[in-house]
Amino acid sequence: MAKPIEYRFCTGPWNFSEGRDPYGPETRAAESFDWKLAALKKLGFDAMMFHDDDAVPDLENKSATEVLKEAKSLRKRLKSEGIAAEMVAPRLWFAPQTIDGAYTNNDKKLRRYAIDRSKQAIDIANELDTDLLVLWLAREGSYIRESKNARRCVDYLVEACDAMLAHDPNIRLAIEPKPNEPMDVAYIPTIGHALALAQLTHDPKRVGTLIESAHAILAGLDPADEIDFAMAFDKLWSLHLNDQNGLKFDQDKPFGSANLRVAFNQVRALERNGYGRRGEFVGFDVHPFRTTRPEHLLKHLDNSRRTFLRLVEKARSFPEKSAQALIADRNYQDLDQLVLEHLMGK
Ligand code: XUL
Ligand code: MN
Repeated sequence: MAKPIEYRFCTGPWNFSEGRDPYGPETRAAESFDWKLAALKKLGFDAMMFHDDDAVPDLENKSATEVLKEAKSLRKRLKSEGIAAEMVAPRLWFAPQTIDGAYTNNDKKLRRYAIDRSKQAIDIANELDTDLLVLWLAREGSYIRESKNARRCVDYLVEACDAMLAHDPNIRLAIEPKPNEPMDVAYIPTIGHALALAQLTHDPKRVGTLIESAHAILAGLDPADEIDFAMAFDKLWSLHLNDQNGLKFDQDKPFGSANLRVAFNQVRALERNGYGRRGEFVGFDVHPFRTTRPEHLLKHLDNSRRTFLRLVEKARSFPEKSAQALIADRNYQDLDQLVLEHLMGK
């Protein structure tokens, strides 16, 4: 039997958020990057995830040389702290150029901006010693269907991916699907869409996925099935575990907080497919509640990891033989209860 995986964990600087929502301002002061890095170490996490402008703040107002110089010094800093950079993601949803979409903007000049910025994000990833570029396609979709030609937008997405793959022969793209928010309807809502898009690029082997639990739930899917599907193609390269209570705004709750059984099944799927064996990290894309006091600012991350590790124990101690006997007898009634009692500690 293969040795059990020792999971390694990561999170992003944006996961120490300040509590702002559309109806009210921040409830906590912003912490510095140094504070966040120290927090990661205190938590015992192994890596940090970066948007391009998390790695190099204000990068739009810096020259290409300055950007790379700053990325280089960040790499040294991370190295001296023993923290790896897990990925870099171009933040293509803030800039005025991406108001009407990034890679799928109707304006050619603005599509070019999105591609150029993504190439720069790849250069930053190289400086940070990671070969993973994450693409959350935030504004690739429509509010008003007639405003875009969805067929052409697929071509634009392929063109953009091809430009990134050509920019660096070693870069791997991990597409993070989400069905809505900020868009009404996104073009790449599920893992199936991401993998199909990968096939249209000139190097499908280097285009994979990142699954976020909440995004799968928002698509009406079970994140465990999304994990199994992606891993059947060897294409789950990164992970944003969190939780989501049904179909509403993206909640980014602590892992397992809304539905422990759904969380358990994600862990089972990761275990059965050997997630982590090739160095993949378990990421938590969780946010503190708006009510969280500053002194409790590490809890959502620490708690997510605690729940994850407890569920790893539950997955490894699952009474597989009894379950198989019930499955053979088509006694799913008792299989259902077996799962509940196992989770409740019996
Ligand atoms: C948005 C989301 C992002 C990405 C990183 O819903 O999940 O935080 O994970 O760009
Ligand atoms: Mn995410």
